Amino acid sequence: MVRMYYMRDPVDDKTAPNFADPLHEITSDELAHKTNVICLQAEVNESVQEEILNEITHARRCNFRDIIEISPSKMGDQSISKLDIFFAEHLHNDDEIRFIVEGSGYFDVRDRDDKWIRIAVEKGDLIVLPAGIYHRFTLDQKLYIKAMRLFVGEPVWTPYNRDDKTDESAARSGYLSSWLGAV
Ligand code: KMT
Ligand code: NI
Repeated sequence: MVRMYYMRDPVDDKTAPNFADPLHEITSDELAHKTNVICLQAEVNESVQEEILNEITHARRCNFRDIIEISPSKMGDQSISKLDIFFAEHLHNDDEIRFIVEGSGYFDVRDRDDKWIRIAVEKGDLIVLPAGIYHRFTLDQKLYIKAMRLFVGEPVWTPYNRDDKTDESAARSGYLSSWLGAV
């Protein structure tokens, strides 16, 4: 089960669950409606996992895959600055497609009203953040994730931290116009 909920803002410890008070959980349909983010439930059966990956690879024409492992114990001194970079609110010019191979973590995304929704991903989950959505990532208190990154074309992972320029970027307007027509 992927747990998704509105979160406390601002947060003290980013790796804590940070549920809003009162608790406000949402379903994956609501998430898709509010943000255009696709998140598929955990699938632990390896052959089904492979099928899901093949499907997304074909549907999105991904031709690149690699593995990213994030944990303070494996990354040493680098991990703190890496984690800070991931947790700074940013967008990308391309879709961020991740399949969780091991471990868990939190993707936080902004909804239409600019409120943070936290998506707790774990082994077997697939998440697709559309280009231009403001988001951030953190490990949870288990401090470990191993994820497959999928990409279309020559991979570019550049995060653009939120500012006036990103508000006016092509990726941002593309994302906002994908909401037109949906209420
Ligand atoms: C990003 O750009 O936000 C990320 O790649 C997050 C880490 S993937 C588990
Ligand atoms: Ni990102």
